Amino acid sequence: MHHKRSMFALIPLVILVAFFAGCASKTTPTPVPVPLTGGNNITVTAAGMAFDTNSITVSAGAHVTITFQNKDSGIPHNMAFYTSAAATTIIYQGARTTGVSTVTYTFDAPTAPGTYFFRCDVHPATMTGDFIVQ
Ligand SMILES: [Cu+2]
Repeated sequence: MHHKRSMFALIPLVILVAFFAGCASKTTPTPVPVPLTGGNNITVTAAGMAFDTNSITVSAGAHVTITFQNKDSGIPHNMAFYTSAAATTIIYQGARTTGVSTVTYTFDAPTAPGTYFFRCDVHPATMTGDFIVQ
């Protein structure tokens, strides 16, 4: 029993040594720019009657997952995506959710790159942004 336990205790040390040995033998990789929006998996927060971002960028045709956090207690918000600020043609319309709550929206981004539009349908005058597909 004692022998077995000490072997398990060695495992993290072995992993650490292997990790540092691997680092030492590699050249420094070129840093990859990290999208501000977190790629195609995004978290957006609504708080104080405002989104925490006015620009969301995803890849053309990507399967987009948005974790939408509504921190405004008792107030409904949503995220809805349109082809333009006229908000006549829907790309995806997320269900309204009353805070405090968190919902997940999933949809496919347009395949054509461009600058589209998103808003909260409940507060379309103030909660808006660019939906950039690239
Ligand atoms: Cu709203």
